[in-house]
Amino acid sequence: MEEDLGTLLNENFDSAEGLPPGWTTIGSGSTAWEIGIPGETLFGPITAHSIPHCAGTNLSGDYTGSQDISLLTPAIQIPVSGATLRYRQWLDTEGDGDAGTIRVLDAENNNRLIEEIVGNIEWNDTAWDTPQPVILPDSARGKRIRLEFRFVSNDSDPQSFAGFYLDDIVVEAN
Ligand SMILES: [Ca+2]
Ligand SMILES: [Ca+2]
Ligand SMILES: [Ca+2]
Repeated sequence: MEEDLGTLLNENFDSAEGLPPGWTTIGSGSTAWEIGIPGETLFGPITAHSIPHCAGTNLSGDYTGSQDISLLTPAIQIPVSGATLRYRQWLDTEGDGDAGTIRVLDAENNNRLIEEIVGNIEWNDTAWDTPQPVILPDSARGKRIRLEFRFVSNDSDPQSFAGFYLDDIVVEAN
């Protein structure tokens, strides 16, 4: 797909199963960020937003307790004019503090945290949602950054919650 010059990242996860080139994950345990076809949960997505693939915390299963896992984009050079993040999400969380956050990391400085840009991401969706576009903070201007999609669950095992699902992540220059 041809991208206009203002598109800094455009990831629909549909080219192949598994992480696209340059994407990484942090954390290991009984829940993991996975890329592929979602399903087999009571309240999670049964299809990706753009088919066939999306990202999810255990794509075909519920998440477990005491998890801290992150999905990181490749390094993105943010122009001095800044940039805006758009994405689709499907949430199914327990509502007891299990939640996602989106953070900006400094790709030139060992992925050190620059700023958290979206916090307390928890809900129970019944369809793919389009969150408000997020204008990246001024502190990201002119920097090489990664975006971190983090999911943390507390120590009580949920009964049947699908977790945090993402698709069609786009970063465009302002
Ligand atoms: Ca997709
Ligand atoms: Ca919980
Ligand atoms: Ca899941």
